[in-house]
Amino acid sequence: MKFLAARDGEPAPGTVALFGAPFDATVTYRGGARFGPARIREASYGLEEYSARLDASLADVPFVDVGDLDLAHGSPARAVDEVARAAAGLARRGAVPFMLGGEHLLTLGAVRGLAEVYPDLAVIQLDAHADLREDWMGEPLSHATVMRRVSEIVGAGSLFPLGIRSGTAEEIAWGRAHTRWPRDGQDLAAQARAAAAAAAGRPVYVTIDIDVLDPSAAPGTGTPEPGGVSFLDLLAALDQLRGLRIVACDLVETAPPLDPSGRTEVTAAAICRHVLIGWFGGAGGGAF
Ligand SMILES: [Mn+2]
Repeated sequence: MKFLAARDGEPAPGTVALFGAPFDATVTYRGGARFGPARIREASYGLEEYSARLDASLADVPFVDVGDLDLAHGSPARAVDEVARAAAGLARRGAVPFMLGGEHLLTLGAVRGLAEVYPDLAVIQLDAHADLREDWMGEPLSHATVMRRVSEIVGAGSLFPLGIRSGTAEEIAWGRAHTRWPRDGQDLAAQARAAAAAAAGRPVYVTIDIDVLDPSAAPGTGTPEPGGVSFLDLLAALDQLRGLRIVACDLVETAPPLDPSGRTEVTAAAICRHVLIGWFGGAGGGAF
């Protein structure tokens, strides 16, 4: 099953190429994110192609759905390599890779692949957790270390963490000292606006960890963290990134088996639709 309104055909230059990365082998609390891609696609058919908020339709967005990667479930290093190869391949064709996770570690692969094609890559991260640990019980490759590894590829000064409300004292201090940490007291939209101003003109990778949302909006995720933003607050922040040169993005950590109500996968599908139309649809106005 393809995502709602995906076009047929190969990823051509200028098209968004959605791909699934079903993998959750390094999660430290609750699994299930490997079921994210299939369930988000399924949930997308509960939505309209037309976004009333954006006054534009998914049908006008040039995007294809190239299906899921076949990832080595027990091997994080190989899974990251596979994602890197796939993302770089799509980017070299001029397409915009859009990864549906899967766990957050896979962002490391996608960023690694994109940085081969776009050396000046900036990374904007919307997330509850800093994910800046040096290691997780000695393991360098983990969803808890992913943004630290990403910073080693693009440079910590090219990493913009937004919405972070959880981490160790060391992670937060490191993030404040080395990354483009937001100013205190800004809401998520203001953080995104500042990041967009700083990253303007550069190729940008945007990673959205669904746990940036409050668990009341997205309970189906491996590491829920109370105190997050609402769905509409997240959309307002994502809207601040319109106009950036977004060369790839992802939405990760949706774990449908952890949410019997099904609202997390619907919310994830709605975020996908909003991003596809808002960032890549050439939508003119809309009620932002
Ligand atoms: Mn994360």
